[in-house]
Amino acid sequence: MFKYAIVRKPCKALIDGLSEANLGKPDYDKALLQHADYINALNECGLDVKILEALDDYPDSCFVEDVALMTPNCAIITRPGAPSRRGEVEFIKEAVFQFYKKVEEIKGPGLLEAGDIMMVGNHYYIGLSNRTNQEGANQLIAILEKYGMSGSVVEMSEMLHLKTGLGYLENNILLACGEFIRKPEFQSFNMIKINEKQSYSANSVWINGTVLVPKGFPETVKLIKEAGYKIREVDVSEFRKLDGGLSCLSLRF
Ligand code: CIR
Repeated sequence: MFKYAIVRKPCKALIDGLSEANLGKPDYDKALLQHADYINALNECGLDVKILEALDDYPDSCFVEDVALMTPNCAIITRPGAPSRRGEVEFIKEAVFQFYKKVEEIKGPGLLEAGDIMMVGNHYYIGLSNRTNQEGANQLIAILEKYGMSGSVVEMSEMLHLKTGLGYLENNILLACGEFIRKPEFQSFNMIKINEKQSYSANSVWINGTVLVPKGFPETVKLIKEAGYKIREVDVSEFRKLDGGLSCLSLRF
């Protein structure tokens, strides 16, 4: 069960955020409304949400998931692979220290964005993407082992982040699309396969028994409902334009 979430309000520079989606620029006012509803959804799942102020110098700073990993035993400040995002870590530290006594950091030349990390119980899968390198993964695995947890790397080539195409719904149930469907390391999960057209909805998020699903993916909603979960749809169309999804917008712990 999760108790808390940390989010950061989108800044005006959001419209200049990194993007390969080719869906146009986000509408800032709409993004603010969607962000507010996202916070409502977190509250509905029983989370106490800490809302950080917008950071105008960092267009992508509302995607807080990438700058820290919150485990039950310690928090880890990451070192984003995207140069324009590296400075965001300095601004998440204060909030992280409010919740954790044990805080570790990924150091150069390690690169790691926590959108590349998927927690399954005590184990953390780490995607080797354009944002996360082997050195970053090695450092993270050493930190996890120090605190009684474990990690392993996942090779990937098609997606921005590991969780762009994977979502763990607990109870051994895994949402997967694209290259992840065939990976040997995921074959022991009960896999809910998401087709290419619905691939954005693979980034759905389990929170205390409810699954947040991006609005507009009825087939995925049906599959997740059939697996026995309650659904809360959230419209994140403006964040999708920047390759961001439901998981990226919060740290949950
Ligand atoms: C970026 O490219 O870094 C942002 N525009 C999107 C980050 C999405 N974060 C995530 O998947 N964890």
